[in-house]
Amino acid sequence: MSLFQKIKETIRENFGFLSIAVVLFWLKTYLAYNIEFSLGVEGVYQHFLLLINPIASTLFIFGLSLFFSNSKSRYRALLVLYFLNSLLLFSNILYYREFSDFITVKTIMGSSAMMNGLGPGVFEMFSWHDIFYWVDFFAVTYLYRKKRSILTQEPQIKKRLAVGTLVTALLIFFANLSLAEIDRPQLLTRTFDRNYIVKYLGVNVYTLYDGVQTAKANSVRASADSSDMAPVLDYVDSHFASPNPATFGQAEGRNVVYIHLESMQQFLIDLEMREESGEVSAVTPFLNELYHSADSYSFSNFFHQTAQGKTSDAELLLDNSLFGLPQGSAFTQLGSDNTFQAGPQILKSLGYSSAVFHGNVGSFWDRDNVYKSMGYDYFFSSETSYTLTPENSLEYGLKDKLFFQESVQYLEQMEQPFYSKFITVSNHFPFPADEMNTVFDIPDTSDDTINGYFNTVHYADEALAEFFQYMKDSGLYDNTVFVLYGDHFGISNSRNRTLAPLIGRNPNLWGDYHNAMVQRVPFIVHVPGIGTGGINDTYGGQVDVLPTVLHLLGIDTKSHIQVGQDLLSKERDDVVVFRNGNVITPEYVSLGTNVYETVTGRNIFVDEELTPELYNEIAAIREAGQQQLYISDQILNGDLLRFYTPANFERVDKSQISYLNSPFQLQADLAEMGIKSTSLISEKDNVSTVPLYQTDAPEFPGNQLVDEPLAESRENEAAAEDTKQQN
Ligand code: GP9
Ligand code: MN
Repeated sequence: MSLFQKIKETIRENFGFLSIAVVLFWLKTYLAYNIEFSLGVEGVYQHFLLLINPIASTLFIFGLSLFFSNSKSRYRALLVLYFLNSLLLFSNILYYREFSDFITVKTIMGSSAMMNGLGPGVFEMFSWHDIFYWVDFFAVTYLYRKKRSILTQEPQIKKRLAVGTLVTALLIFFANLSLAEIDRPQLLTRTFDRNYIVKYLGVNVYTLYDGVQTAKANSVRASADSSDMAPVLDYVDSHFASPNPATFGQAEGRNVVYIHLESMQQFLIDLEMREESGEVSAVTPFLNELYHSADSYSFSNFFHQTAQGKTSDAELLLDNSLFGLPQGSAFTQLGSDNTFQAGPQILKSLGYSSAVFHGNVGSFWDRDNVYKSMGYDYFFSSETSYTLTPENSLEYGLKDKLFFQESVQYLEQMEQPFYSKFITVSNHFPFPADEMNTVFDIPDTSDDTINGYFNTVHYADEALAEFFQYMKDSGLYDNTVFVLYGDHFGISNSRNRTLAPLIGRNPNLWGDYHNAMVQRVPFIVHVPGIGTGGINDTYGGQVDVLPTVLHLLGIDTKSHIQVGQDLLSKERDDVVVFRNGNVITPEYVSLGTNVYETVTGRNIFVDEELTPELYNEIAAIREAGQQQLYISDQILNGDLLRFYTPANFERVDKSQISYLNSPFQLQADLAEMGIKSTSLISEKDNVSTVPLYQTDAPEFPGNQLVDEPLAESRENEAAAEDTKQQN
């Protein structure tokens, strides 16, 4: 027998059945991807990854059957594995039809709860074409039965071949992962979205990954007990900064509107740029106006404190006064399981309703689960609540102008007072040029990301101005407190030298100190009518927001577990710690082993001025920062809030919250309130305020249509004028 024939024979004998099974399952999975899931696959590259991603895990799982000693049990094992893997896929298909999400290991563990969630509707979820997800299983079973009689005599497979198959599967997996990382760096370390893992690596890998994450989180959680709360309570008690009597309760009873300013940095405030025309224009005219308003508490030394969890870290910090994790995102790793005592739930006992508005898919950062833990009543996301078209949306969802406009139909129906959060997306990396919305002459540096940034920022600023105008026109403005914050940097450290000249800095003198100081983000609390605002130079960060806002609303936070301090309190320690342990105070910037003078940026360490006294002082500042992070990590990792309930606080009951159809839920709740409703629309005798909303967004239905005839009619007028003159 020639070598070639020998190889062919080996493959046929040992791998024939396995290959058929792998190919069938692969095709079935790919079919399901295309028919059942909306994974947001774009472009040839992503389609290619989607096509190949089932191969590695299928080969690995089915390859396990090769370890059985005789061919009969090998075939049987393969059938069992085929069945189980089909079951996993099919369960995900059914689950996705109901929840637009993939099953987590937690859900599988508590499957009775999941079934309860599905209720009697479970049979309605089947579709006639589901048969295709099982015919292949019957086909392989049939094949097995046909061959059964001759199986037992077949020789035992060599261990080498079995191991080789698994190694091949692993190699394919790593190739797949590397290709995925090119398109989506940090796919597994940051975990943005379950959809992403499935899109790039497949359902099996997602399930395994989720299982490992869950096991890790569970083991830490399981080893924690109520005694771990003692140091936390000590810390919170000794760091409590009493509210400032002058501002405490200044916004009592008002609606709260948080505006998440995607990727906005503080250097934008008051920044002017010379446009090509020679005209000097402000990049963020509207934010500047708010920043300088006497009705705003504005902060000039406010830092973001996010890490890999980016937006989700910012949200966690803002709503809970707790830090994100050193690696990954606390939202995706712990958020749906942990007990939280977040802003919306704290305010619930005071009669507040709550909602998040976001024009992207609900699964991003696992928001559709995490928000429940935080007590949000409604979550308006792109699948349920907004109309997205290729024209009006970007990679991360609906463009800001349309997003705000489409949101107010829900806002006006919410019971007042409300706690709401609007998460913008237009100003998201890579700040793509959007021809329809290029209104600002962008700078012309060598870096397109930086150039685009100023235009998308300017666009977001305009969107904000439109939203505020609506708030005024609808009458909501006066009874609302607005909390605007930048979530994290938009321009990364590697680009800062190119940015430097645009913000009046010398790129040659740019260093670590500047990279740290440029992490300042806007933070403005706008309380219409107070007149006592101003620009505050205190050093603070996102962790300090919740106590600041709650105190303005007149809420006592003494018994709450929050690691930040009220930014308006006279008692606060001016220490800002970054997630990596670096610290900034009004005097010093401590970055690793380097120490700088905060105001001048002089490197004290290099200049050998680091006296023993100063060294101790810096060590103490760093220690304070470390402790704040440590306490926060203890709370999150140990899920310690389950052991403690603050005064006047009702625990979140997640079973009462569903975001499957928030617009419908909102309407139903409004109807139930009847004449007792305090919503804006009820105040206006059920006349909607939506028509009051003015937007110049070119994508807004109507705006384009107006443009065309207008241009045409101008042309006609000009033509008529010409004719007149000629006559
Ligand atoms: C996605 C958006 C962006 O929905 O909030 O998150 P980010 O990439 O900035 O963390
Ligand atoms: Mn963000």
